[in-house]
Amino acid sequence: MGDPWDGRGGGNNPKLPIPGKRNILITSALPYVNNVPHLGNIIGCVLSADVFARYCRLRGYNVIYICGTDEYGTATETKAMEENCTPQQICDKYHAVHKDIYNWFDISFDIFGRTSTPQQTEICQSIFKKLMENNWLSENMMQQLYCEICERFLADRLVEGICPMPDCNYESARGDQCEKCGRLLNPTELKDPKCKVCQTTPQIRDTDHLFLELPLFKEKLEEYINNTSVAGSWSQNAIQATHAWLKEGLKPRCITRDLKWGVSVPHDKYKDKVFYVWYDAPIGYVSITSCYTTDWEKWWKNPQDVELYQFMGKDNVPFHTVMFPSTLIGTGENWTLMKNISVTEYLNYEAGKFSKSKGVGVFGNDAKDTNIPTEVWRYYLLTNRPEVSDTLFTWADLQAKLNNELLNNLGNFINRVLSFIAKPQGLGYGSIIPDGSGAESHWLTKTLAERIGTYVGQYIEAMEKVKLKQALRIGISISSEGNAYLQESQFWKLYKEDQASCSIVMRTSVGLVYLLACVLEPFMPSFSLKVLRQLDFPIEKLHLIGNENGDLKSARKPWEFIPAGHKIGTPEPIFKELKDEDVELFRKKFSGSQADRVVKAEAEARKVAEQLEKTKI
Ligand code: B3M
Ligand code: ZN
Repeated sequence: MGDPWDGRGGGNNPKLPIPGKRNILITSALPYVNNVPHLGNIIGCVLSADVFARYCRLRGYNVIYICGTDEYGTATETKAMEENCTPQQICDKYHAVHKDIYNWFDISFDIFGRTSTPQQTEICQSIFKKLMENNWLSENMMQQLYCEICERFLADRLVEGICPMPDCNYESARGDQCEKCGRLLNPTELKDPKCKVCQTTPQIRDTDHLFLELPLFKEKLEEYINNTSVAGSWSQNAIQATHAWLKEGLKPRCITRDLKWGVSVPHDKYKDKVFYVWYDAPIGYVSITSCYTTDWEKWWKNPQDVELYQFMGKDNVPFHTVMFPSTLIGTGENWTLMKNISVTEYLNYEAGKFSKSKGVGVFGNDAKDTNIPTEVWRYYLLTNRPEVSDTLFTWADLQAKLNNELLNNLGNFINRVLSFIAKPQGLGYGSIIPDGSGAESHWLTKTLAERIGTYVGQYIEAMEKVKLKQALRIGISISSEGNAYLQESQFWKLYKEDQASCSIVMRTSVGLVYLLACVLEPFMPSFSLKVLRQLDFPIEKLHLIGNENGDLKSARKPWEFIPAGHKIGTPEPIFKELKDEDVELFRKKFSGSQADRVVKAEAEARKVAEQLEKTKI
């Protein structure tokens, strides 16, 4: 049985908006191609967006989920220098690494594309020409840092120095943004700047550039932000980051760079320059969609019929709430602007930060090597999703959540129900779902059904507002209810003393097992597949939790989910205990004492890229 809700439909059969339906366009921030994502990156963007996309598919909404690697700019050029190859080679190699990792995490993209495509060039340039025509761009001489040793203008990220903000003074602020206070910077503002490659102090040189005149957008932007942040119930951190930007005053933003690896600027005077990566990156959402379907404008220029949901980490917010909307508004065309933005803070690792170079923390490719299954990783990351403040990854916490919540609560409930049904006649039901009629008048069952109905209502409400952590908690509560119900019913006694009631309890419980597979599918699709296989029952649209409009009155009751007489598959425990000694081992392995893991990961990455190369026709 394959993953029934995996993103599909591209190629010859792409999904397009259907008038009168809820059409949902989902994006997650395009990860920089030049590195291997860590767990914090994964929960912040692709995993969160995936949960929402899967939920939308379960509800029968018409949804596409778009993502891909962000490939242009300095970061790639630098990495290419380090690895002694071309930027294109870096992109090919790491694009494959990203793809592989997200695949392992069961991320159901409708397309996972990339920004270094002809489509990207075409759309970036055509948007640029419209901005030009509409007079939203200005020219200005800029002072930029030039490194005489490296013989080039230093891209913003290639300069490091002290943050100029008096209330911050962070000593390793990057030229484009201070990671500590989050403010956007110009590299020349840094105190004591240094070239990141050779550590010399760069000189200031003049160079002409093009600027997007953000101040001219003030009114239009404020109107958009004020309306949408309410209508789309933006998270508090998104509103805050946006207002902080507006409060500092909108300044013209430079959209060109003195680099080679990027989309070239279609303008005689600037033809040797490329677009700034933050100008072109969000356009990547559009160009990747255009690789998915030539009818991409039906998604992107259709604000009446399409709702755009975007997922990202907090440092990306102003680019999505200020820069990108301004770029689109400036074309004078009718673009689909973002309605809902879902922002995460940072996930930290044990006592500090993830660090690739120091080998600290679990990176996407490491997760697989732990032999802890995908559903457990997804569950743990999602229960720990940094929604309002930073959260911490710890092995002890992962162990506790796996052993207590997944194994003892969820897994135990499912296994108790299914293995009892699977017992031979005389001890159980010989794998056949019993009749269970009369459930509506069985007091314990009726009360349970009412409570479950309430939970399902709350689950939908939370999901609609993208409160993923809350929805997950509600899902798990359904399993706790199931356990309590089994316990109170004393089904093992009923089996001998009151067969009819025992049948009601078992038929209802197996319904709950099915309900759990459904409501938890967005969070743990591989778990749901296992359950469905054991039930030998297919997943269907969630009309069991109300119709497409969320009308719960039409919802079926738990005992109605699986028909009497249905024969289940073979029950098997779904979760495995994580032992103390394993935890100790992992803690050591990922503490930074084994930096050779990084080398190994990169060798693996090369292998993947080579294989991919071979399979290309
Ligand atoms: N690549 C930053 C990041 O990976 C940037 C996001 C682009 S979203 C259009 O965090
Ligand atoms: Zn700062």
